[in-house]
Amino acid sequence: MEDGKPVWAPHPTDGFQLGMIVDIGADALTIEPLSQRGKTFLAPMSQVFPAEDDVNKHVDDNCSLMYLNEATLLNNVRVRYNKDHIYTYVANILIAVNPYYDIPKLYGPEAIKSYQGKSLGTLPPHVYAIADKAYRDMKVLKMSQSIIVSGESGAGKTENTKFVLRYLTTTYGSGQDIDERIVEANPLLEAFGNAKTVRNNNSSRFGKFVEIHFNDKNAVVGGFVSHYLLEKSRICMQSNDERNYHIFYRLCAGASEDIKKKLHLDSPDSFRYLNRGCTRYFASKDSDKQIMQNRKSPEHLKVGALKDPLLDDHGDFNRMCVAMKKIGLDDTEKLDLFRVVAGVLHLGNIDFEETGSSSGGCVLKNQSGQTLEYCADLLGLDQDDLRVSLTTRVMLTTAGGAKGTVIKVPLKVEQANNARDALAKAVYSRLFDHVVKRVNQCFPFETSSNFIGVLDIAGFEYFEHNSFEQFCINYCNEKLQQFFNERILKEEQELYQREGLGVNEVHYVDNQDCIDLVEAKLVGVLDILDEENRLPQPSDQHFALAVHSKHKDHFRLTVPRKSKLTIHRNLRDDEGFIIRAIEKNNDALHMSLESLVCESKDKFVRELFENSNTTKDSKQKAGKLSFISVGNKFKTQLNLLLEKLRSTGSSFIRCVKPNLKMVSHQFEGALILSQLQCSGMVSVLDLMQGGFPSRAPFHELYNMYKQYMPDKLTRLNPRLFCKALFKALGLNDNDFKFGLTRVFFRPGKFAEFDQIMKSDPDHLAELLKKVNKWLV
Ligand code: AD9
Ligand code: MG
Repeated sequence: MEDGKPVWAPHPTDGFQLGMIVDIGADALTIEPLSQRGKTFLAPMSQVFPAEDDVNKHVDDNCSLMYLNEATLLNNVRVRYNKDHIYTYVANILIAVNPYYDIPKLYGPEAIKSYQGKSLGTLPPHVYAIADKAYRDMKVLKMSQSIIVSGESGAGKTENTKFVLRYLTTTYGSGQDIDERIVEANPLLEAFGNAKTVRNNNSSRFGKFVEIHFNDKNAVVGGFVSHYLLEKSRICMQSNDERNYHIFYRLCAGASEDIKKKLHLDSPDSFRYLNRGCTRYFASKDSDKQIMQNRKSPEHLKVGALKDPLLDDHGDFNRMCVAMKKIGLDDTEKLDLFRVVAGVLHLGNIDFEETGSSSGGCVLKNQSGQTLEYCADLLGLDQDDLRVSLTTRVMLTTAGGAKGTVIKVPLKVEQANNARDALAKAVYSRLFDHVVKRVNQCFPFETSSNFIGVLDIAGFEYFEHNSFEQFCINYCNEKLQQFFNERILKEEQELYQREGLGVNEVHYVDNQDCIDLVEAKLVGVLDILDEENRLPQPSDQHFALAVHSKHKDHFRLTVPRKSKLTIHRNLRDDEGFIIRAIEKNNDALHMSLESLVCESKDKFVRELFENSNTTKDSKQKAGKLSFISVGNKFKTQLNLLLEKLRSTGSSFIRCVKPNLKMVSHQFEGALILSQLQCSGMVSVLDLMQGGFPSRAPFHELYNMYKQYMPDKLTRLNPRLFCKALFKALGLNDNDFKFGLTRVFFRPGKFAEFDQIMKSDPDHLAELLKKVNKWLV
């Protein structure tokens, strides 16, 4: 840092502020803020960074700044955000800040057209540029590609994912139905898998990997969606100010009178699964509507859980129906879906009360009779069977030597409530599986040469109360972070070493130990949890103790208090997550409920439960609650996904949420800084500061341009050829470096080179003549 020049020093809410160094201590600096002359404060040396000469200047690619550090990155992103430039590159990684309003023309047809075939960096940063790069890489390298979109809830992952899909299908589609279907599948998936949360009015409560497949001519031939871990607890219970899945409200609000009558639907307020957990603000008042329309006002968050004017349930219902039609769902199929949704709602309204008899069981409350009838009717079940299955459990008795006698054990009210909720979750999550499966039938393909896959999956989550869902999603993010490190940092370093570039080593936190702690065979948390689930009387406390006894003194684990288990993420010692997982790790239904739905009179319901995971084995052990591990299923899915990602070329989009209020034009620096740090961007900057983010193999350059070369030059080896070329083009020696097999460019310099090479043929021929001259 130079004398007399402002520096970036920490600021509690802005992230950084400009100041002057007025004194230097052993490990701290005394800083005088530019905005408050005369007032000084101490800042740790490691958190003070050099500032650019002109802090109001911004650049497309952050790597072209003079100083690459977290403060200059934050400032660049801020200056750009204020000018509505929400996208910024850090080399090939795209940072996308959520603008929370529609920026005019940013995504229109002209924008789509303009990015086609353009190298990264030739036009302003854009999600379309990343999509086009993936496409060109697929074409040139003949290799499938993946685009990994990450960020916290509400950062814009799903919106950007949709822009990628729209771009690719519009630009490189086959001109047939399939292109549109890939885009129109989203409203349906979102209706069943998204919900309003306090962080996002349209929060995806499942992860997805959408593949667009291309034929050998690189045109779209079909698509495939894989989904991960739908949040099931939401089906029966929501936190304050949150809602259940959109479909429930949309159906109540938008279905025709005829359908409503058929399904016995009423307002959402009359259903237990929709009316609990919500702060009951009603937006029928005009004043509330005004608040909601003015999204800059934080007040809008307070309004509306059930009927939320920001969420137009009625309009969304119609839009969803249009989308269903476009992807080819007929009225019967539509009604199948709606029938099951309504069935789940009625199921939730069944109430139990104690019988008062000595057996300690429970019965349905009087007023639940009609509800039971509706539910049984909609799901194709026998009323009495449903009643019995909800209030009793089948046990195999071995008493008195009469091995294998089936007896029915009455359930307590609480147990019956649990059985009801478990059934609702099972039915709804099967329905969601079906929706995804059905969507996949809309864009089938027979053969495909390559695909571009877009991953839209929740980022790290730390809530006040963290549960099994957060554990799984954070475990997933550790794996993705590792993949990012592997791709960006490790490969980069290894490449520099292999090519003999002599670039400084970059240190990054390897999180393998954290991943092992979760997924190692037998001793990993997931396997220990499964072990616990298989015990006759599993308990959270026993589980936590088991984990600790297997991992004594593991630095990521703290001693359990009560039944809590806390695993620390790297670098963030003050945070962790707690598992209350025994119940959530089990996907199995009570035997009698399972067989009830498997034998439904309704073909559609029966098919939802076909291939159900209950093995014959578990049926034989009728006495025990069977066990299907949620955690291990997720681990298997995740490992398959990573295997797939590793076999593709990859691009990364890091989405950033600018403020917690979900409003436009508000940049909360500290909040954004922590997202940039968590997503690994800061380590990337360290690497890039000393590195060469773009490169081109000699032979590629040689092959690309040899057709223009005089015969005698094509006999040159590709490396010598490139040296000649660079010399002739008069490029600055500091801007590139020759490795053993390729040329490396300083940040931002490849685009310059590419532009010269792509200039008109006459000009290129002129330049190449120079090569000739130089060699002679
Ligand atoms: V979650 O993890 O699924 O809860 P996402 O997917 O990261 O989350 P989403 O894409 O749903 O967030 O974005 C949240 C909201 O921000 C959207 O509903 C839009 O209202 C808003 N948004 C996001 N990106 C853009 C954009 N590029 N332009 C305009 C945007 N608005
Ligand atoms: Mg989303």
